[in-house]
Amino acid sequence: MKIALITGINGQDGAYLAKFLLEKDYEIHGLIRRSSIEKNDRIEELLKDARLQLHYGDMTDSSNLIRLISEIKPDEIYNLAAQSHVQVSFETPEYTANADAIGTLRILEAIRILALERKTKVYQASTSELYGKVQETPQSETTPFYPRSPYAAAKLYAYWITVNYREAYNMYACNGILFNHESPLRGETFVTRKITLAVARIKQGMQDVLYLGNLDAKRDWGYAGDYVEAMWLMLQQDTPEDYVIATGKTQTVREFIQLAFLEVDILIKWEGSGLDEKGIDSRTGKVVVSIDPKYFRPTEVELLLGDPSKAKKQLDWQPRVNFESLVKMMVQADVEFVKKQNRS
Ligand code: NDP
Ligand code: GDR
Repeated sequence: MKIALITGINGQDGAYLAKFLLEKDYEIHGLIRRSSIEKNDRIEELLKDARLQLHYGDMTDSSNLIRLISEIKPDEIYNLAAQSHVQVSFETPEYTANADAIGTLRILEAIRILALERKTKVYQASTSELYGKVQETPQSETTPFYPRSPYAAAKLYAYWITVNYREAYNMYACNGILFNHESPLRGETFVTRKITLAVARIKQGMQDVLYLGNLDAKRDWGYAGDYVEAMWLMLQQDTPEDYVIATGKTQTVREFIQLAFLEVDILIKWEGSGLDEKGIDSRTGKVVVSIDPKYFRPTEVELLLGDPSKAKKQLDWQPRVNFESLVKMMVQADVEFVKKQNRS
């Protein structure tokens, strides 16, 4: 039985990955932070399985990470834990660097201190945010990086320290450069989930208006359930390498909104432009989408479009869920979620 350690196990990707690895009969250890309220909703069902154990820890606590890795001696570490919200990283840049950049170093260094370089493989959750300001499209493993946020700058350090430990100490360590991936388990303040939750609430008459920032941003959106398989595949190869994981298609935030409302039979008409832009329910004439400048970022990533051909060729990986199915899945899940909340 292989042993995996997943940091960030109660996040969106951690939940999908834990489920995926249990299906592959792994023993799983998950790192969680102590919090004043329990936050294990996403993995509640999985916790009934005795092959999954949780441990308290934190990416900012080296001695804790060294002790856990020394006790668990994992075959594979999936380093998913991070302060993962780009806008929040402008508010908490120092903490974001500590958890996302130095946190990754702490994991790699723990492996070295414990002389586990030959045993433990590492997956590092790198990101399309590394590309930042557009240099070329589609973005591939050879596209230059230009980070545009404290989050992306921290992840840039994590990317390169992973490459460095692979080259310096011959460790099996890979960067998955994952483009945006979403699901019904997505955190509620990321734009896709914020939209699908609002669509469900507006449909139920529980919310009037959805306030957003930049509607022109373009993202290559895929499904989290597909992407965790790519993480695992990266650690099953003969040699460790870095891979772009994406759909190869891009859409604006506005297109996501339009499609999400259509799922509940609301056709949006757009009026105005810039800060005065509004999305109007064409049947009732009510404003349902409006701009709030507080959601604009000091520096924005305007366009992400990934080229997943290396992953397709070498990992035999490709996305199964397309944009339309993803939006439908998320809206339907939130319609159910909101109805359930209404009943309780
Ligand atoms: P989430 O925000 O849903 O989950 C992040 C996880 O990290 C949570 O379990 C969180 O725990 C944990 N965490 C945060 N800070 C710490 C800390 N200091 N110590 C220990 N745990 C911590 O992110 P996703 O699941 O969406 O993403 C997983 C990883 O992939 C992240 O590193 C993210 O940056 C990266 N990524 C995500 C992409 C996406 O589109 N989803 C794309 C590319 C990369 P808690 O619940 O306690 O906050
Ligand atoms: P992103 O995701 O920054 O790409 O990072 P997010 O969903 O936060 O933003 C996507 C785009 O939507 C625009 N936007 C808004 N975003 C949020 N959150 N809230 C709003 O109200 C809003 N209005 C418009 C943003 O400006 C942006 O252009 C995600 C995270 O999961 C990272 O951890 C990961 O590394 C990258 O994806 C790939």
